[in-house]
Amino acid sequence: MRITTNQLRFITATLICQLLLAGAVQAQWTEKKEKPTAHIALKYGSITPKNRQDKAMKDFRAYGLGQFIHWGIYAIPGNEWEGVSARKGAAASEWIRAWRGPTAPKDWTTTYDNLYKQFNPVAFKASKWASQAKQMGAKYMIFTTKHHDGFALWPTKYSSYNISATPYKKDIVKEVVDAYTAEGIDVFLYFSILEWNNPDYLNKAPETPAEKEKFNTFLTYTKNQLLELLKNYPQIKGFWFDGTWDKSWISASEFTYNLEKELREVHPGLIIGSRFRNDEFGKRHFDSNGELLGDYEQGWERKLPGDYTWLNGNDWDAVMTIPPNGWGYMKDWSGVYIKTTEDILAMLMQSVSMNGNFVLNFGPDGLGNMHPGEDLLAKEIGDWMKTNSEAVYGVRHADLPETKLGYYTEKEEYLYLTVFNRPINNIARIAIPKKATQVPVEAQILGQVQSLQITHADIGLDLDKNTYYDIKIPASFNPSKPFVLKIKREQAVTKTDKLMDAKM
Ligand code: FHN
Repeated sequence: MRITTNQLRFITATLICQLLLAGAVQAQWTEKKEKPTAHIALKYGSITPKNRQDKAMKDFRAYGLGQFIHWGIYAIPGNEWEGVSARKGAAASEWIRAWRGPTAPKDWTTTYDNLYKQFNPVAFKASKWASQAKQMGAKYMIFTTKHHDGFALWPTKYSSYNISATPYKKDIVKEVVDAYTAEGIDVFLYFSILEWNNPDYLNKAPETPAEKEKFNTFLTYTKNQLLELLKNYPQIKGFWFDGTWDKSWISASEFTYNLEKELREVHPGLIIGSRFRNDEFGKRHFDSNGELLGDYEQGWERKLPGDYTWLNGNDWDAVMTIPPNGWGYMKDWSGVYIKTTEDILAMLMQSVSMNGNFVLNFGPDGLGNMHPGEDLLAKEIGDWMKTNSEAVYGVRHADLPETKLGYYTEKEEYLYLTVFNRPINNIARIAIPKKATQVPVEAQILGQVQSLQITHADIGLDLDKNTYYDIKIPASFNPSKPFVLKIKREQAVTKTDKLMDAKM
């Protein structure tokens, strides 16, 4: 069949638009976002003030470390089936229902959609998970109520595909919310909008009257489930929405705008991230005026900002898998990179150094056990946090020249330097702008009692805007993990000599 010139032009234009859109989406997370210069009137733009100052958001800002848990029917296969790995056929372990290609088992989708009949996590104890998260130092957790497969881990009235239809029967969401709340860990509920197996769900924007009626039914179902979750679990602090990228949801900007308002009215103080909805022009995360849609930037998934300025002062969190990808249980961790404790601590400190929270994902197996590798990481992170959490909780970005030794955080008069790259001469040199009013006067290593020697090293580099303070790390101090210098700052009394400018 010959393609006409016009058809070729249309295909080319479509491909170019898709590449440009993909580039625009990429750019949102790989460089500083410039706000649009022209301001336009929006019907469905941002409705929340930037940097809310109510208690819920102040608590969010102070969390530092969180735990994500992806759990559901996908935990039963654990990214494989009858000895065959799904790695080459499914995008991620929790996407295993969508397993296709030569490795996919025969009639796989039907098999998957019947797995709920065997979901009976006899080893599940929410209190054990919550205690582990407490020991790890998590201050909040995000739990999957329903992922893209539509299976609800609570006994929803709006779908029969839920936990009450399984041998386990009990309300897992309630067990998790109650157990974590009892440990003092705030709970956020993950909720996937898209549902692969819902007959009323559409990927594309509804066009025909029949499609519009169907998708409106789906929208009502979605709203009912969200209001049901708020009613059943009033202790929760927020929703972590996902699966909001299809054109169907994007086309429903009036509905989602009104739904966000209703959810916030029903649950004052509710925290909703930027992934929930878009404005009437389809702009997601940030509306057409560059304003954040929601209370915090929710796009840092398996990525971290390269610089503090990329955040434009917005609140944010980063969610991270332990394997390269794969949020649901993966039985086999061999053959892929598994993040080390040091990797995770570096990502944690990079996040909090830029006013973000870092959320580590766990994917329990079909019986309710964490992966042994997750247990080990939780223990090692917790051991580190026991000594160093003062540099993580309730801290803010320190506006100082970048250090190559690790990450700065600050809290009141204290500056924290979490050292990942120990200097060969055991001198931690801190650059302080000459115009600064607060300078280092005392220092110690968290977990150690010894005061460290501080020397003002006014090096006298020509045209240098900074002066320097050298903190001596004892040669006898040889930890196996990163360590934190806690540095007290006071009103500057040391004078910086004014030298003749170099003549060139
Ligand atoms: O498609 C989901 C994926 O399965 C996982 O839930 C992550 C983490 O929230 N979010 C989407 C991928 O970006």
